[in-house]
Amino acid sequence: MCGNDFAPDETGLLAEVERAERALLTAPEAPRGAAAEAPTGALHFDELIAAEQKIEPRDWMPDAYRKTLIRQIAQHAHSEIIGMQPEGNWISRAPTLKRKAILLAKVQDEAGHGLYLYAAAETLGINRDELVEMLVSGRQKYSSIFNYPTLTWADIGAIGWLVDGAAIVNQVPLCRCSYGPYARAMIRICKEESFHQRQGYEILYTLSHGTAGQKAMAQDAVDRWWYPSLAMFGPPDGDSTHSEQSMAWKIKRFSNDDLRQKFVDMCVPQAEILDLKLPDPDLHWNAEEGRHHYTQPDYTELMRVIKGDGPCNRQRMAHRRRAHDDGAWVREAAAAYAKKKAAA
Ligand code: BYC
Repeated sequence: MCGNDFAPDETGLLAEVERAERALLTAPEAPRGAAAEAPTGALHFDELIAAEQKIEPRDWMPDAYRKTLIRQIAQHAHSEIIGMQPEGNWISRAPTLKRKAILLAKVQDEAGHGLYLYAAAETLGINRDELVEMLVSGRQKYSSIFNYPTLTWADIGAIGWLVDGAAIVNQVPLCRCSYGPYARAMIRICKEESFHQRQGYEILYTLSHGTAGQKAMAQDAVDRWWYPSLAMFGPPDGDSTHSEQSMAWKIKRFSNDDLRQKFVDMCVPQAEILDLKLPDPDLHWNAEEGRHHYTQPDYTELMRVIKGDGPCNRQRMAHRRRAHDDGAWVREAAAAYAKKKAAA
């Protein structure tokens, strides 16, 4: 086993993505329940959700459903774009040409994920300029995890293993999200994320089986990224404002705590193979409950980071705003070219 998605049987995460992809392809032929007889309005929407059908941009949907999706998909897209920064920090310092090429490709993939997601959000009637404006003005969020610094090369391994690992656990169920364009975007993203997770795992494996100094560097990275990765899943269920409604609408399929638990249960055997310790002295198997008991992350810290007061929030936002301003001429040139072509 060499990563979250290496389970060879039908229980693996990639097998779940395959199943979601098949369901998406066959959804149009599946029974549409009463929706077929009542093709507009709330009844139509409720029936489509109940029948496990996809809501498409042409379908009527409650305004709150649309707003929730715009919020979540936009935050997700912004996370992919901001997430390029901590890794981009290591492109010029990767230890070999091969590592550099792999990291470059990975960071490029994140840009692609951002684009699929902005495109999915646009199907809900908002345009990308507005979404980017909401990010740079601080009105929309991005994942807390990208406000932590990447101090050593081992951090690139820890991000791949833990951050991309957490991302996959969170995102595989989104392949079954009730909103068609988001679910379809997630299929491709999850397949690509599984490569990302493997490259991180392989970096850590190499370091942890290298010199004592390399192993210590890998352990230090895991020590720093473990709790922020657990916090990525969001506040505990009791404090999650959106989960109940999002689960009723089948946008989210599992609660924040259920996914966090799944992630911990997956990481424990993988850490053993890496020969690295997860930094939680209370972590142990609870046979009665059939899951690991673990120490919760510091949710006060999560809330502080979300509100803008993490170790790198200011740096990340300043960089994003600078990149946006620097790219103004490209946007202007593209718009002028499109106008010229349309006129011709
Ligand atoms: N960071 O009611 P809740 C990636 C906010 S990309 C920041 O539970 P929800 C990757 C939440 O927005 C990783 N904010 O919310 C990329 C809400 O605030 P608002 C991103 C967070 O939406 C590149 C409030 O707290 N993944 O992995 O039901 C390289 C209450 O929370 C966080 C996604 O975006 C957080 N960690 O559930 C490598 C996946 N947690 O909006 C990797 C899609 C919570 O009311 N998103 N908040 O002001 C989701 O699955 C859900 O939005 C969440 C939160 C599970 C994150």
